[in-house]
Amino acid sequence: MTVRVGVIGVGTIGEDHLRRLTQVVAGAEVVAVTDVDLDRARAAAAKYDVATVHLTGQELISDPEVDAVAVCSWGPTHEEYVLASIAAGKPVFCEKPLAETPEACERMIEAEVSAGRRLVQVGFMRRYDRAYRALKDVVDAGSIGAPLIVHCVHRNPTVPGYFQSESLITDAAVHEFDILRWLLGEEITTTSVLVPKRNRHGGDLQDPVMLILEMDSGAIVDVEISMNIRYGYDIQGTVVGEDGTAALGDQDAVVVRLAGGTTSPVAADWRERFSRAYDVEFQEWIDAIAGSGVPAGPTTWDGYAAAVVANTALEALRTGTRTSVKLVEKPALYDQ
Ligand code: NAD
Ligand code: ISE
Repeated sequence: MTVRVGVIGVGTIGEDHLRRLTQVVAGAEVVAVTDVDLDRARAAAAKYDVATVHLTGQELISDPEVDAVAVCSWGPTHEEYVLASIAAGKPVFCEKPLAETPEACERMIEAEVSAGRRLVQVGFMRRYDRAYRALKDVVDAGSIGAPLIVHCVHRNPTVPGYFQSESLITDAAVHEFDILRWLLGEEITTTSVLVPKRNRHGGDLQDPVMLILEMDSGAIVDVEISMNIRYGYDIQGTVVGEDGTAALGDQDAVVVRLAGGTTSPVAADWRERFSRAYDVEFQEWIDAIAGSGVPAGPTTWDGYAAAVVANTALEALRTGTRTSVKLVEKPALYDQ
């Protein structure tokens, strides 16, 4: 079975996912695209040979030719499109963050619970990354003992123009919030945010920030978010256990020793670092839809939990205090 996909938003990541769905992923066909910038949508449709350009996202979602929807537009637009997809009974992949507020995520949970089945998958692609999967295998095997401390580094060379100080938490650190819950299999319970001296490349932006997170088990996590570090895009993670440590390796890195020095490459951006993770993410999404019809990846609940942690960390940033994460009761739908 070929899954006929409609893509909403063909900006930086939307066009990359459009390419992926048309040229890399098996079993998918992109039959429609839209973007609030219609010229961009028309150009993307021409480039990737997509039959239909819709004037709006709502029109695309109700198109009977569209079996499943990929939402790749800006964060504040996600809620409207995810709710419409659930109402239409269509599986929907939504880029992170699922929504800007926990309340918006709760409305999606309510809609899905009323529909009685899971339709939403959130674009937390790190769960599909080879190095993160290998790290989780080590943690789950128990050989390093119980995790006590996790060190995370999330560095970007430059920052998108629309970024504000809050975005370091809601747009960047939201990946750590999800991957830590997945990696350790437990919830984040408190957040604190430290505000170091600012990077001179960041202007008024509070960049970097350091987050301290406490996990349900008592493990403690530190997360560095840097958005203007220039040298490259660098994601690091080390789990310190009772008997040993496990760290993400550099993927495909060749180390060159030459002329009195040692060099190994650093990715230019997230597209390069996670390119294969995005491929696997979409292949598994399409396979699940074509198979059981139920997406197997990060759920609406996962998007909600990450949004609550982000909101809690924003409060910690504003108040300078350690703040507690409060989740609503998890519906049984998300235990399946
Ligand atoms: P972008 O600005 O490059 O592209 C966004 C596109 O959405 C633009 O073409 C814009 O015209 C379009 N758009 C805006 N409002 C719309 C609407 N109401 N309906 C239809 N189209 C609309 O942004 P981007 O970097 O591609 O980010 C898009 C989303 O993807 C964001 O949620 C972002 O957080 C997420 N993202 C995820 C990753 C990841 O690693 N998973 C990486 C980058 C971006
Ligand atoms: C971007 O939106 C992403 O999602 C990237 O994965 C992340 O590393 C980057 O910091 C964000 O701006």
